[in-house]
Amino acid sequence: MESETRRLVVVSNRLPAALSLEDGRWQVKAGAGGLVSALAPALRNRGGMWIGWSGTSNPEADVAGLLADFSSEAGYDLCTVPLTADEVAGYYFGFSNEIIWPLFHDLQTRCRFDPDYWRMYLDVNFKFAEVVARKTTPDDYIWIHDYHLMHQAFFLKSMGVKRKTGFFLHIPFPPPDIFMKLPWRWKLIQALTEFDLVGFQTLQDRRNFTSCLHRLMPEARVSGRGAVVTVDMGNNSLRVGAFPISIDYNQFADIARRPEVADRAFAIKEALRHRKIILGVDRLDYTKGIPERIRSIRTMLHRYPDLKGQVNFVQIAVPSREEVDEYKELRTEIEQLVGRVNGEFSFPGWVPVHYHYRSFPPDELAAYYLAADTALVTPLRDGMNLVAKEYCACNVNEDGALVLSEFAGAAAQLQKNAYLVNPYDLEGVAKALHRVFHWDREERQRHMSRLRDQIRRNNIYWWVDSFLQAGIARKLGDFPALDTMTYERG
Ligand code: ADQ
Repeated sequence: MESETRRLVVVSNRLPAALSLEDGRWQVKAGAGGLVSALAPALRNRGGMWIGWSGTSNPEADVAGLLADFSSEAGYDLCTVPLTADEVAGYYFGFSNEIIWPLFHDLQTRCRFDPDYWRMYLDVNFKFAEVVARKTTPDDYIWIHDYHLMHQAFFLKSMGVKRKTGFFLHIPFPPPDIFMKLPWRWKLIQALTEFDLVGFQTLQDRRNFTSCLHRLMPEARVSGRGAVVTVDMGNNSLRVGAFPISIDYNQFADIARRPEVADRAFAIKEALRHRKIILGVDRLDYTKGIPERIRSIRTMLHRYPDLKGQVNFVQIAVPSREEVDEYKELRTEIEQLVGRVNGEFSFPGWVPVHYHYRSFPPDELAAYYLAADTALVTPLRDGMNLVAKEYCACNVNEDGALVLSEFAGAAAQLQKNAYLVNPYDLEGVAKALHRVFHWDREERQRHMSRLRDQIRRNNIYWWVDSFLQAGIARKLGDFPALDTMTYERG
């Protein structure tokens, strides 16, 4: 009989805490982004561990001390994998973000297939696997996250270290025509088959993966039905499933119900003179389709002059990968587009586009979600997209509308009650915005209450449970919560 799994160990590129130097003092803050939003509630107070890079290669930072404080407060252990500046350049900025990120989002023309990146990716994966081997026991369940760390099971096995491993890919998995462009395609897919369980966001991603497997490893046999299937490789087998990630629904809904958040939402509406608000919220990334979205707003104002002076488009973009030239150029492009649309359409008392380039605290973000009449979520390609779900959870009055890209993973779940659009089709998006502008209260409520039901049921805890069930036949509740916190802030 297998030994009982006692501890959940999460491994990801970044720890859920970010270190930064502010006014000469090191600070530790909770990290932003989908992965952290998704996993922190799952590990909290359950005695688990998170292994990852701290985000700094500066030898002067007291990484251990800062993380110890954060860790006690967070309710789980943090263990850092130190990386040098060269390793970060080759493995993170290079292989992960100049090869896998664009390729897996179907944007292969943005890829730079530099063989040095590949070698550094392997070296860093080996380094991570060594830490995992040292810090865990055969009783732990090792849950590895995302495209930076696809070789973890491969290296653990090659070291002779036996661990139960699950891997979840947060971004899409491309179809064979695109995946085959990767020079290291065979080694990469082979490494993925070394995990005991590989999870994807959607059935389409899972299908793409098995199609690539069939092309590259003809001996692979897929059997079973439903969300999780078995792949038999002759000498080993693995499970492969679709597990659409979600949010802590109640947490978002509760924040949106707070009187001070409702007051803030009212103040936002008032500042915009109670015009209808169309909202975009994204990490500033070329996959999110922000320039295309602003062009759609421009098309909307041309095609539907009745909306002039009636709507405001508010785009909130959180800075991301700011050191990278491509992202700097994207930022400039967006700022120019905002300027162009505002220059073309503004009149005294009305500026159509409001653009914020910064991270917002949760209450402020919830207030914007609550104030918005329509969320415009139009990535060119996205693994899931949590913003779409966060917007619905915060729409406690059930009077909003969700316009959603058909290329976001979330579309597979939300297609019946979101208004689906092709983000490249500027006129189609403009038409959708015009349509939902005219939806009456009853129509909005009907769609929004169904969207909210769906997200409430399939929330982050459901996601964690589905993955753990498939991986080790256990649920999150089987990892006992600690009775009391052992740390008190002085
Ligand atoms: P991301 O690409 O980061 O995640 P997404 O799922 O939209 O994309 O999550 C973004 C997160 O950042 C959301 O929680 C949002 O609230 C937050 N955020 C965005 N703008 C913000 C701002 N200005 N201020 C504060 N917070 C902001 C990756 C994949 C996704 C997948 C997730 C989880 O690319 O497809 O959904 O992982 O698997």
